[in-house]
Amino acid sequence: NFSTIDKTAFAWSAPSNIALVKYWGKKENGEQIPANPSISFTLKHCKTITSVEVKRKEMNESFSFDLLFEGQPKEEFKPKIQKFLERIERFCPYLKNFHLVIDTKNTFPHSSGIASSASGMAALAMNIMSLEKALVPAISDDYFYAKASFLARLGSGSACRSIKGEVVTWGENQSIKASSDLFGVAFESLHENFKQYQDTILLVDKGEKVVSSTLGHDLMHGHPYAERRFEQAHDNLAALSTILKEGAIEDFIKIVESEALTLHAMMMTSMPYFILMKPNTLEIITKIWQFRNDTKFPVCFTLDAGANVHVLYPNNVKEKVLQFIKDELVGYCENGQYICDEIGKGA
Ligand code: 2P0
Repeated sequence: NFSTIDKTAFAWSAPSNIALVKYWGKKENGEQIPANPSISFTLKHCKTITSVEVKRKEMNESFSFDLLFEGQPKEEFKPKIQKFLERIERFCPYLKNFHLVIDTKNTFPHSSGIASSASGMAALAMNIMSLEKALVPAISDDYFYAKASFLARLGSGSACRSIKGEVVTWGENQSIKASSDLFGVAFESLHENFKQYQDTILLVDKGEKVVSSTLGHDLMHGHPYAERRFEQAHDNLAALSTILKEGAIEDFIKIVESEALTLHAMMMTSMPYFILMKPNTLEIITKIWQFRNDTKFPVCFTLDAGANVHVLYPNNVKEKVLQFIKDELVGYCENGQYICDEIGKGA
């Protein structure tokens, strides 16, 4: 029951997210199915904001779209969007009826080493679902958000965790009811201790990564420790889901830091092997351990696929931890830059 639309426009923002149990490795079918389940904190301030104007055109065999970054044409991003549209075509057959003008910008600085693929693909997927909703007004909210996450996954795996919920799981796991390989599921019953949890992102290296995440995932095929790692991720997710419900921050820290180091250990033991951490990454980790030992404040770190360090801590120690960051860690950041973020709710 399609309604007729000639011309309309939408806009969405979607946040970045930081994995606690890391997605690293895909199943071999080319459908963006994770080899292991993951869980992440949704961020609040690091976002992509994307507007899409749609205008009906003659239905033909090709997609047509313009891509703007901060209002200016950005040709080099087009192939990634073209590939995304091709991947989702069979789920969104209406797309070829429209010319799209996609205009996108990020709230975080260019080449900060903060990946924009999760927030970017999530924001674009939300816009596409707004078009679908305009064409098929009867679709439910649940369907809207689940399909947005499904589409975002096809753009970039971790993007499916940037749609809805403060904490989101992706990938089938026995401990999480309704978990799915196909889309992210909001984690219910987050303990009070993790509400407003803080993530201060220390920008250690803003340069281009030596190995992309997509290639890194591929290197898990035939990796000597892959199977054991995938099992471990299942176990860590099961344990962490209890911890997030019950509020045990000490146990949270053990799993989260171990996951970050394991992610990088997988990179170092790939063939070809690679290292994304920098000397300053290790300096910061050492300082965080010292500070935690001295103060007993529940501060920990996690890492993404890069050199930046995410410092995670509860809101009630924010002032003291920020002071520590300013006094002891800023010197290890490129140009002294860091970003204060915290748990957010999604797109
Ligand atoms: C994650 N990362 O769980 C892990 C941990 C980076 C480190 O997912 O190929 O950009 O687009 O599915 O999602 C980064 O990989 O890769 C990532 P694709 P993606 O957040």
